[in-house]
Amino acid sequence: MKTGLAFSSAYFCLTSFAFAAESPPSALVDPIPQRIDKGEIVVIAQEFLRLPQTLDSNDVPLTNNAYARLQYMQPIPDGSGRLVINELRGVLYIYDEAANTLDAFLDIRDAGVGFDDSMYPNETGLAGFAFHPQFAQMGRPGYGKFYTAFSASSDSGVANYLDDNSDSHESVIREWTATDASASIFSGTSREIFRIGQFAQNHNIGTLAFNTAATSADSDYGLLFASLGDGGAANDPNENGQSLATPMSSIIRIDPLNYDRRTSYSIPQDNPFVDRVGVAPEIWAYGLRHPQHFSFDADGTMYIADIGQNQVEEINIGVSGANYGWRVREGTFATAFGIGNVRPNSVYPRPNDTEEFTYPALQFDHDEGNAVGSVFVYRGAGIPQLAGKIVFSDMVTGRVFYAERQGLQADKPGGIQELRIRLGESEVNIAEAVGIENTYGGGKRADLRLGIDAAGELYLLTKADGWVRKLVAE
Ligand SMILES: [Ca+2]
Ligand SMILES: [Ca+2]
Ligand SMILES: [Ca+2]
Ligand SMILES: [Ca+2]
Repeated sequence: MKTGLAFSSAYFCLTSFAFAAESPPSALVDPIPQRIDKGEIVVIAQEFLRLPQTLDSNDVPLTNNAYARLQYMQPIPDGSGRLVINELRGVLYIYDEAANTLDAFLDIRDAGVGFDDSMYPNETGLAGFAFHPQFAQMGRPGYGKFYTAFSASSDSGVANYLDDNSDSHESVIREWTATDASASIFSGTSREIFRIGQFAQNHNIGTLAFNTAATSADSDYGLLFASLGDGGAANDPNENGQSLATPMSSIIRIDPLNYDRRTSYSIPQDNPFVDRVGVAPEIWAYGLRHPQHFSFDADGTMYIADIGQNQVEEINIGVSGANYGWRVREGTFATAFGIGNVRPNSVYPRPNDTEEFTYPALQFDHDEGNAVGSVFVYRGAGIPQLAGKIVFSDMVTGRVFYAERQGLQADKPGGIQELRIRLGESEVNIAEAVGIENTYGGGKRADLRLGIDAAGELYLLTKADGWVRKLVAE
């Protein structure tokens, strides 16, 4: 078990101090003066499903006492409508709405895979999952296969990267092969396919995903994407953001099914850096700080929610080979590191670029929210006003935002509005209504993520009360 100092994700307040000498450039107090107002769209958050209560593995509670640490919800790509939900504490659930059954499909706490979620402050655990597009296609190589991302104790395996720099734990991707893809309780085999050392407790592996828009004719088909943070602490102390040597601070893209005896996955030949010496060829895009969540739109465009440190939260359009700028850029601004290590560590107007960075298409600053939590393009039919809009959330304040997807462009951040959410009769703020004590900074914390179903409808997932709530039209 590892415990230690708390490093917050997004609203870590550094003690500011200034180096004497010449006067430093002025930090931006309010980098984005434009306020985010409530828009006209009103939705009702309807109780849909409550997960069973679970307990943290620590003997002594390290953070808040969440009812269930549910993180993501996505449909199995088999047309059944069955929904999968991961709980950071180690359980993967399947919910069948038609049959109204909730099953603990896989409990990786008991699977003998080195699972360890004991690191403060609960950014570890069963972080993500993805089902192979051929999961239900009997006879195909991907039949019965799904993937989990989780934290494991460092001594439970040898990492592909940074095995000797894993003081906190290691992030693992593991493949599971179910004997029967229609079963509601997993039975089958598994193998580890990827492992990377983590020197700190935070900013670890986040989302796993297949490009759900890819057909067998597309190069993305059957390739597994995963997001990895900068490794943690604060200020990216190992400068992983701008390094291509290890697949930290990046979105990686690997082929989990085609590999030979010496490897456990292979590198797609069209990955952007395969021909560069000294570069981890798994990397698809980099320069990200904590891209905990990303998703694919129906046209195959990837949207990446990158959690900021000092002042700015980002939504980026995923581009193969892109460098999103951390730790020298945050949002469309420069960090202190981006202008010569001045202090205080804040954001500054950016200098003329001598390097090519890809900037966010949407951003908000910390007088609006603290940590961007999830991003989806709404493709459901239930809320016509939201059709085709990009919807994203702040996990701390519980605010849900939306913006036009049409015309979104890197470095031309578009306008953002806040979704009006009703619980019962009243319009509420999710943190106030169903939040939990904020052990980082006082007040209440929503611990909010968004989930999605096969029809493209969106859901609110809140850890404090363990509920999944469906967003429906007023
Ligand atoms: Ca502002
Ligand atoms: Ca190890
Ligand atoms: Ca870490
Ligand atoms: Ca960035």
